[in-house]
Amino acid sequence: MLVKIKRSWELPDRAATPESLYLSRRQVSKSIAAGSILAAAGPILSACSEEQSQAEAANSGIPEEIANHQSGANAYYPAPRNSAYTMDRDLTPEDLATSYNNFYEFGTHKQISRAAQALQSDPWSIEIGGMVESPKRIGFDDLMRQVNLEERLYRHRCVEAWSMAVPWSGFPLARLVELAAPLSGAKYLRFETLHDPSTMTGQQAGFYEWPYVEGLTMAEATHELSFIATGLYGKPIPKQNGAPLRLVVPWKYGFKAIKSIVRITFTDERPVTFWQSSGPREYGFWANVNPEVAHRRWSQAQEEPLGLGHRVPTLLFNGYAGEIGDLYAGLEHEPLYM
Ligand SMILES: Nc1nc2c(c(=O)[nH]1)N[C@H]1C(S)=C(S)[C@@H](COP(=O)(O)O)O[C@H]1N2
Ligand SMILES: [Mo]
Repeated sequence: MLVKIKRSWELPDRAATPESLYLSRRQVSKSIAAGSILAAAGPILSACSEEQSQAEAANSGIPEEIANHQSGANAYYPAPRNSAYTMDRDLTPEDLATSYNNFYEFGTHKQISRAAQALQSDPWSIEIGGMVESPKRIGFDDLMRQVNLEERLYRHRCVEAWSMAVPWSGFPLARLVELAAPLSGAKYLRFETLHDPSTMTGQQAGFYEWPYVEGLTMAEATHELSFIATGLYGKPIPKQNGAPLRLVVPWKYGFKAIKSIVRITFTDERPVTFWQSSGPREYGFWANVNPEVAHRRWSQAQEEPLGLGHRVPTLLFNGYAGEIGDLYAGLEHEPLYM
């Protein structure tokens, strides 16, 4: 049961902008063309140095199983919005959030949306292992039957100083932890993206240590804000945004939000993440947003919301400080903001 508390990021309690008020496509393209969004492009280390169908099937003679499989994804959306998560700013235009992406498996630039269509996201399963009662593999459709989908409006702050505000659909990561039944000694979750260089051609590049790996502490993973997104803008999540399921931890820099997850391992050792192994002097395990702690190569004080055309101040914990509370008490000696 969600208790409605006053949240730091509910400045004026303004509803999300209806689609009709989103910036026009032309305004958005102009802003990109002017280069205003590319806040901190750099060399190689840049990324992060920058219901109807079932009834139809019943009538059409299509076996139910096949019909469900074909239509299953769409049958879940739109999911009911959880009104506890309101937004202080306009939502990012859908066409921009789905065409300006970071997904290094398909290239180190932002225009990977077409290449990402090569991802085979159906069928899909996640392997759950390590310190759990019994390791298992859960099929995506099976997982979807065991969770309640909801929609949440969240901000997303890339470490490169661009940001967006989008409606994710999905379920609390805490629910997945519950289904995984970790042993009491488990301290961390280690997430892995699919490793398939034949379709994810970016993985043919030797420089990075594939697959993409991310990690969270158990306390972070079971925090109410931690979310597994399976949908975006009231539809199944596009491949370029991390189909069929990706992590969303809105108080952390965007690179923590690992896409297209195939494996979750519960462990008592802190995972070494993709970005830590690629650039240990620039990227750490925690990666909590803090405008006062600069990246080694640029300030984190401001960000440019995609399509806005100008910068706005970045907020501590990306505006979620009230929710975060004392999650990091006793960890002040750790590099919490890199
Ligand atoms: N597997 C994988 N996950 C990833 C990335 C990536 O390159 N590979 N990029 C991260 C970064 S740096 C950001 S900012 C977000 C971008 O998410 P979006 O493209 O949906 O906006 O995905 C994160 N998750
Ligand atoms: Mo990012």
